[in-house]
Amino acid sequence: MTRRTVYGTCSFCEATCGIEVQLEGRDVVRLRGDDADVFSRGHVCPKAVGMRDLHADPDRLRRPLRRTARGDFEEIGWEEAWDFAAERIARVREAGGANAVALYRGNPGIHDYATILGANVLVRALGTKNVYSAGALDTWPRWVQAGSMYGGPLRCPVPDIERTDWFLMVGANPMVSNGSLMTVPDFRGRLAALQARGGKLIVVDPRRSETAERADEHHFVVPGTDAAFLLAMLHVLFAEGRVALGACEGLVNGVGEVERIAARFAPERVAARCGIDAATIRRLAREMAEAPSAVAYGRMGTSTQAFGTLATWALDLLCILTGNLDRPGGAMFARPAAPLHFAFEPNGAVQFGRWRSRAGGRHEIVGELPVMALAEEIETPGDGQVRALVTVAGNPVRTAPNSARIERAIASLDFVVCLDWYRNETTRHAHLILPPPGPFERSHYDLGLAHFGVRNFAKYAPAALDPEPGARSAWTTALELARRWMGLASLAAEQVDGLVLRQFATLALAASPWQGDVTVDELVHATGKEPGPDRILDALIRVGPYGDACGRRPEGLTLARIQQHPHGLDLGPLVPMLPGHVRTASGRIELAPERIVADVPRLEAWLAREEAPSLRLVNRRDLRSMNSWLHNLPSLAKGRERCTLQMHPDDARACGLADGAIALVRSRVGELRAPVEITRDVMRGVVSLPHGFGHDGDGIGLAVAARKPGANVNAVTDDAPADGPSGAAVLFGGAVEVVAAG
Ligand SMILES: Nc1nc2c(c(=O)[nH]1)N[C@H]1C(S)=C(S)[C@@H](COP(=O)(O)OP(=O)(O)OC[C@H]3O[C@@H](n4cnc5c(=O)[nH]c(N)nc54)[C@H](O)[C@@H]3O)O[C@H]1N2
Ligand SMILES: Nc1nc2c(c(=O)[nH]1)N[C@H]1C(S)=C(S)[C@@H](COP(=O)(O)OP(=O)(O)OC[C@H]3O[C@@H](n4cnc5c(=O)[nH]c(N)nc54)[C@H](O)[C@@H]3O)O[C@H]1N2
Ligand code: SF4
Ligand SMILES: [Mo]
Repeated sequence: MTRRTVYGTCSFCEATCGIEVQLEGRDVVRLRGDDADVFSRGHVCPKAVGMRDLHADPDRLRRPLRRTARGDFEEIGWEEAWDFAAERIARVREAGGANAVALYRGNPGIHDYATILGANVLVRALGTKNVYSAGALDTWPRWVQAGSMYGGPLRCPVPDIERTDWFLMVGANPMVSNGSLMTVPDFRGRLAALQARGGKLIVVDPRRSETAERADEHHFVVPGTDAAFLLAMLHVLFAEGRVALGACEGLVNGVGEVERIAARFAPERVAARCGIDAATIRRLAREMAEAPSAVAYGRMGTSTQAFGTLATWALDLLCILTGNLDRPGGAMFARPAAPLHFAFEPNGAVQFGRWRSRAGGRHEIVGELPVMALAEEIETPGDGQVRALVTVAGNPVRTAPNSARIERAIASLDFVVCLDWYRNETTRHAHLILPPPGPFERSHYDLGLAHFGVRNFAKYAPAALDPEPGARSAWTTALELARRWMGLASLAAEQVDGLVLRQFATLALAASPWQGDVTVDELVHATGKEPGPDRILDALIRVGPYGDACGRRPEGLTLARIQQHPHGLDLGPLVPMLPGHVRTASGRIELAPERIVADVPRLEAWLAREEAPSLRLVNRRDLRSMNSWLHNLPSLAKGRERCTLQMHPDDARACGLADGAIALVRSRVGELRAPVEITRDVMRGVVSLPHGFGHDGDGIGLAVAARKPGANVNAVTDDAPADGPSGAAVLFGGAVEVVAAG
């Protein structure tokens, strides 16, 4: 059989690595990094071969599945499936109104542009306030901080790793995660280059992570105390007269207020609580101020913890007050070819807390409620009680805190439809599962992740294979559902496609400098006649920062021009973007937004309080896994047990646990069992367990994963505590009791 080679992008994580795929017929015979990819330059991690396994996985769903009266699933046709979803959702809405239907969007949706756009259409079609996503388990503190300071959630700066001299990394592990809100293929190589040119990486983490191992310095920190540690660094900058705004001079509000807050966080006051001594805090602040260029960056460890927004805020303040925002080697803003800012800033700067959830009174963030509110909304009777759920590429029964509660709630619903390619812990409760086509049967464009690139880039990869006979694209499924849910079933799918295109074009144009010049008609016309998400992409690109503006800038970009570069288009290193990038009401960067500084007293009260001694649980990630869902792929699942409870030897001794023994971990909400791995890589008082495992239970169609199910960390993660300004979950740092399992 003839072999052909195609180029694409791995869609598993945020690093967007280019891949070279050799095919014989429909078989993937070889998969490796694409050496010619302008951004990843041949790099891939071990997960990339999982794309091949996913393509071939017999457990991956290929047809709609409907639950039968007996409780198992049967394959049905697509028209029948869409009509079934229409009828059942209509029934729930008739009885309970629009808010009786909830929608949850999961993480992999971000890695597929058709799913980003399609989910957006579904949200609008449902018109419900009960929209949820993985955001409250991940990025919300960053959205609130960047939104409050710069005016939009996607306006968050990324480390200019290619040029920085000094990199402070707090609560992130890109050696394993491959970077997050920092799209950086080959972090390892870029770190090596940084160190080779004399630069320095400092990692602050309660665990000596794979990244900490490669760092020039690592400091253990007590979980949840990062905001205090970082405010103490700010304290030193002010106290020693080292504040220098650099490029931000004249562009900021609130320096005085930050100074007053930082004054209360002397290093000597917080050191013992953080576990980092005052002299180290002072030295780090001085080093950062004196470095030719420097950046402070954090991720999950400074986000999904007790003071996520304050910690995230303090990291950016360090960059700004040392003159490192928007300058090469500091924290810079990416400039994507197809910007999505309009989605969050329809009327100027983003606003938070515009409404609250019915049952728990939790506030809205970027149009969503925190997923911890979902169980409350299902459990609490009354007007607007949630009775149906739509999931799009998500597995909340494993990824949201207090799994038992959310699972019980979801299992009680009148109708659940899941857009997903597996029958897993969540989708086993579905009445209908609608799978997307396989990973090589769809085109790819990094619509979301280009907002966080450490370089500016654009890459479009066409589908390597036609969809299997009988498959439907994610876009088709979204439009067919939306058409019915909007009551537009009488319109042809193509007409609905055209309406959706016009809506996106209108929004994108309104947010672009070409507003008032290019018209919506002109923009829609320029994108051609072929229905589908590519026309929307083309519209966004044409009025984006590099766009051709429908011919007004003839050398500018269109989707077709990007398509001419199968290995991607390098749009260069990050460039200064201020002052134009800031969209706050004042037009300045708000250093002391009310929503954020209002949380400082909570931090101070917490620091002043004696904490009851307890083990604190943090989570980690594994290189061969992606949240809850790559465990069914043989080449990734093989090898040693990865789901172990890491414990410091002193703690293990105190709990009477030997290496390899089975520990029982208990919290307010539940318990789990996991094998103990004794290591000095976690600090005393902290235990670490991976997130995303726990693939046992009836009705799960994951044959490979079931052989090594692992423990579900969210069985013990409490859903009660939340970050103040964002309302995000506190996934890390919760108190647990660890004993030998009987
Ligand atoms: N305790 C604890 N909990 C956590 C975390 C933690 O560190 N600790 N991490 C949190 C974070 S950062 C995140 S992002 C969330 C993730 O939380 P979720 O997004 O809820 O979960 P995933 O495991 O990413 O689930 C992915 C689901 O999408 C399906 N899927 C994969 N690709 C596609 C696709 O292309 N199309 C469709 N339709 N479906 C697809 C998979 O089969 C799977 O069912 O978990 C969060 N939960
Ligand atoms: N291989 C792999 N890659 C992934 C994923 C995956 O599941 N597997 N998931 C993807 C997703 S959705 C995301 S969001 C990213 C996450 O990307 P990262 O944030 O880089 O990865 P994590 O492993 O969650 O790193 C969080 C670190 O914070 C530490 N930590 C915990 N609590 C605290 C604290 O209170 N303070 C401090 N300073 N540190 C703390 C943990 O020990 C851990 O090392 O990774 C992405 N990439
Ligand atoms: S780092 Fe690994 S999982 Fe992430 S995009 Fe690259 S190959 Fe895929
Ligand atoms: Mo995430």
